[in-house]
Amino acid sequence: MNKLINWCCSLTIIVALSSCIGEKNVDVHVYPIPQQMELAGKWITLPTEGFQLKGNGELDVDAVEVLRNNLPITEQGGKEILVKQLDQSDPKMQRSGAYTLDVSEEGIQIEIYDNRSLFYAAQTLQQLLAQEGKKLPVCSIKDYPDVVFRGVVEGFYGIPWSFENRVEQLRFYGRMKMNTYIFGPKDDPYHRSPYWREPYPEDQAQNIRQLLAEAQKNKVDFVWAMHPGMDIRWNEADRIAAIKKLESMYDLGVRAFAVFFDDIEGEGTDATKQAAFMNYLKSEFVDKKGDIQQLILCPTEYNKDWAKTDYLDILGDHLDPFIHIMWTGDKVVSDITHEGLEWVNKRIKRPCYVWWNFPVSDYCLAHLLMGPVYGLDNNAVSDMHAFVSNPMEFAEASKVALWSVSQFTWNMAKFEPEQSWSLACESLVPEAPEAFRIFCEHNADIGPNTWMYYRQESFRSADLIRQFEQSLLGGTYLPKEAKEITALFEQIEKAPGEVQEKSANRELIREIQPWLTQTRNVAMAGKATMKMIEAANKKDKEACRTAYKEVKKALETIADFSRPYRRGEQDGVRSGSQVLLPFIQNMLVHVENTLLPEEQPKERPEVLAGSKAFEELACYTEDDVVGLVPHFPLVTIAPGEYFGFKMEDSKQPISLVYDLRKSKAKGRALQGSIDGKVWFTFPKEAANRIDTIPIHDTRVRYIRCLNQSNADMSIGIGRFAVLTERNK
Ligand code: LOG
Repeated sequence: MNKLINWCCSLTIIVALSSCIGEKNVDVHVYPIPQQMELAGKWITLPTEGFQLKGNGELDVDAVEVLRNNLPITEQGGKEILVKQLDQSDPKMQRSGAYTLDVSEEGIQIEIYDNRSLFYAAQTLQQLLAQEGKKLPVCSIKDYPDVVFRGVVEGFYGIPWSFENRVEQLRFYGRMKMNTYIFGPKDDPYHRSPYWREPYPEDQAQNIRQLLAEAQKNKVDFVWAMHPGMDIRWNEADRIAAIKKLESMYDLGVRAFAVFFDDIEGEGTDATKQAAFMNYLKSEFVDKKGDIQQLILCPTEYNKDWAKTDYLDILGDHLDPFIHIMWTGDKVVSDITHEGLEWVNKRIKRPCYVWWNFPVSDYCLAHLLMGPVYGLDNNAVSDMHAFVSNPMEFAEASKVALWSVSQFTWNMAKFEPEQSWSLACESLVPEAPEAFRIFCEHNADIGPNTWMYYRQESFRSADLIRQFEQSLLGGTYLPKEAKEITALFEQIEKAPGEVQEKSANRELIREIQPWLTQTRNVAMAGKATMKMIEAANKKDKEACRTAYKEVKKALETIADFSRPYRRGEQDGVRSGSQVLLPFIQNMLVHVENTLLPEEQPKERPEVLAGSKAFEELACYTEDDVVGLVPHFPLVTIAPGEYFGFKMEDSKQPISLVYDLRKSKAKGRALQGSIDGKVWFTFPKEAANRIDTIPIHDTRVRYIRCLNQSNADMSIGIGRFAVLTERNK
């Protein structure tokens, strides 16, 4: 994913283009990057007598306000801003928001398709004006979005965004030319059960009215979503209840709706019933109102992994074509590919409405997902009706990814993941862009997760670190690289403080505070590590031991800091978990194996590999957990075979936690043993795919998963570990 080179090229192209047309180089940036922008290489100053704003018909008041806030608009201006209706045969210019903008010495001309077009032209002008003081470049822009509906679905589990967060998001979408916000936070009780049938209490209704006004001002379609599937009954009473609720939202001003049937079980999952219900809403509500812009369905089988029945075909055949169908890709969390979308579109008989589960972090709460947006297919544009991104419960921090989502959905051909990420960091923390990039770079990993999704972390320094490590393990210490890595840890240590001090965005700082501290903790461990390695290289045993102890202490600080943030058994606060921490751990082991054998832990956990297939499994141990390192590719266990581990004798087990994917409970036994000879089987709770089960006998040291059936069994190991008392 090393796109930095491409990025440099694309910047040069802009400059080169301008220099061949005009007299001098002009470096002009507009984001999202316009589809076509020609620069004449000249700047004009704004007329002292101002501009007269002229247009056929009434001009959008919100767009006019943006223009007025940026340009001197007067009754008898010396020059004109002339707004005209677009007269283009190009179908791309018939999209909501399409515009042309011509700035010349004579004045400004804007051509628009709709109100959103004028608003977007005004946003572009605002960006142009921000570049060279109060000057405008002579230019000609033709611009339109690649994806017609672009934006965000607030669709995560966890603490919903605050009212203030949402207001700011809507403004941000306006600036970034994103036009869709779907309101569907899982933990809003009036969106989902228990109160989806009830109208919002007045104070919350008032907030929604204000959000609608803010959305309107920023040309964002506010889509309100209902999630009735957990307890819906397919009867007249619930059909009426649903319409009544939609009516109450309509009265608040909502004009676009969605119904989510994701993550439910039982009666609510029936495709035929869902289609009939949606068609009823279409004919009895949407058609009768006449001014409803959209009706969207989030299906129960919303990704390819889960679409194993004829569910999607039923929707495809029966759902009114007005209704759009959401889709998260090949898995719940996955890349978006042309092939993947083509697959679903054939079934649902319409282009899908992409719900991209990034940067949502409700399934990996210990991590912030602050890295680049990548894995989106440029060739998928005609396969999608819309593209919305599901963010983190941290609204401001999510802007790093959302910034790039706006770039990708507006102009895919010009989208460069790392360039976009770098600019996003700068736009969010302009006071300390590089410090913020450093912070984001080392807070991008998802960690082992149920969806097996992976994001690169520490991507600007991973090669350097790996090269140094490999060389050292091969017996060669690289002094130049060692210096660079030391400098890197020093930089990482300083970055969080700089971001915290300089950023005016206090909400962002509040959200990322724990990770700011943890990133600094990791950097301190890293610095001590480099001291330790340097001393080891000089064979200075005492200095090495002192630094070794410092590293150990720093790792304890990291674990101690993380612990109070745990909401479930496996979260906390993790930073630098993909490259930095593993490097530090490996260096500790290396020093133990070479210069400080007396520091080697007296005991380590051991893998119990009851078959060849499991020989590549590995164990990990922390001060209150020991288990197998996740192994996502499926492995086959033949009848009578098993995999597992023996924990250290000093550990006191509390519970077994596991996530054994693709595994059927039938024939599978989860077992424990005190001596590794006599085994007992955990009771019937162990039938679930994911679970935590108590270990009552603290003498248990061996844990395994055995195939008791007489057929092969395939299993992916998401998690197989024992939570223990903390080491004394
Ligand atoms: C939920 C969503 C959640 C996301 C990531 C959809 C359609 N539904 O597995 O609310 O934020 O995954 O954990 C989901 O994605 N279920």
